[in-house]
Amino acid sequence: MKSICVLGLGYIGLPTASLFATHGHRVLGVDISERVVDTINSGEIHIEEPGLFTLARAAVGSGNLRADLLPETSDVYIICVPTPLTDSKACDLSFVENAVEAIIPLLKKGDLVILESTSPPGTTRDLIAPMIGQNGLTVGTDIHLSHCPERVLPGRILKELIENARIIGGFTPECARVTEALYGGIIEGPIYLTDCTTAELAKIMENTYRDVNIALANELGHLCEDLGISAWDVINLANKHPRVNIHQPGPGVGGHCISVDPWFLVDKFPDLAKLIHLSRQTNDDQPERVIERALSILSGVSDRPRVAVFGVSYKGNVDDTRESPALEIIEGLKDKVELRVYDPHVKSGIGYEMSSLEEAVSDADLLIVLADHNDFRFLAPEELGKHMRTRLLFDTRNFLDAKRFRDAGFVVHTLGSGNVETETPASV
Ligand code: SAJ
Repeated sequence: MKSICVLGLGYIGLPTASLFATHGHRVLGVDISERVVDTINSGEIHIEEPGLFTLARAAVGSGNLRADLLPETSDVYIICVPTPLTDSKACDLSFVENAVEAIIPLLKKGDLVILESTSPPGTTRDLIAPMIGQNGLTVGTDIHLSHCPERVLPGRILKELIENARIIGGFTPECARVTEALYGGIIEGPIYLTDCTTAELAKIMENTYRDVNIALANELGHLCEDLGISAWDVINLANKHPRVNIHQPGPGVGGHCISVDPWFLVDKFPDLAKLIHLSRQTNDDQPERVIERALSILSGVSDRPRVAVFGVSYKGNVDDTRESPALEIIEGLKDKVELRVYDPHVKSGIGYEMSSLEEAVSDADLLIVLADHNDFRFLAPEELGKHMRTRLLFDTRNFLDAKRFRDAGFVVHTLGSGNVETETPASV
């Protein structure tokens, strides 16, 4: 049993703290927000994530997890604070630096410090180790230091936290082994040991790989819209090849990971990370394309068209709106059309008033679907159509049943497809 201090109680810190606590460790969760600390101590949680409420409540109920505003002396310190982008698209490491500074006075020989936050390659070795070293303790012998990047998918965090393979990058091989001994107690997936800079770059490249491939899919969508065919059909067919996995076009890339991490490389290697930079720009341009297409679909409909936006989170079935392309799309449309916004997972907090489903579709001319929430699959097109003034649908995820909407009298437009009315052949 160890005493563990987890700094940052967000999407990664809270599940991690809860998991260690339910595995018998005494965990103190630290957050700068009093609201977060109070919420957790009262057995509630402040984020939506399947299974997390039950796990966190069990952890707090067992007496092994409590939250506070300041860290306390512990055996292990796990840093799970945000590493957002600065205005100039560099990595803002100030939260990491603040966390390290907060624990430095508490450190004693034999302690283990782990950075989980996604950070530019070199952060653990060249920033954190020297900071700790200033305290007279030698990193590698007195203090063990590692980078252990989180790799979990929002919406599946608990399952992936336990089952995913984990990379542990040690400041020294011994640091990696000490960290492995700790995480081996809560993780069922394989653990791979390496050095801290390799671990940092491996983590960023996972998300960069995805960003570049989404950019490729988005570019394919542009070609297909021009050709008057469907990128979704092209992808379906091309992906029958055993070594091809084209990703999916969409309204843009959101979330705090994929739309952020590649910039860390662009910032650090402006002359080398060219493909990465272009992909970022391609994906960042998608919201503007959605706005333009929506306005062109609406041309001639009415002087003051009414639009219902469905889904503002950055992807389906989560309540997270960080970097969501929907925010930019709403911003771009709100002065040009009458806009109503509905999301079953997001009730407020986007700087735009949310509507109920009924309010959103009432007298609308166009329904734009931006997030692929499962709830939307159960929409009854006939019922929606009755409330709308004009039956237009723009599906930016190609996930609604277009045939059902067409049968209910809708004209269906799909992002990545220049083909408005044609059915996808059954064989594809
Ligand atoms: N998206 C597309 N097309 C696709 C796939 C995704 O447009 O084919 C969009 C989504 O709609 C969303 C964004 O990209 O807006 C990112 O969503 P995502 O589900 O791909 O990824 P995240 O950001 O939720 O989580 C990622 C994961 N990384 C990888 O899959 C390589 C997760 O495992 C990481 O732990 C997480 O980033 C993180 O914290 O870094």
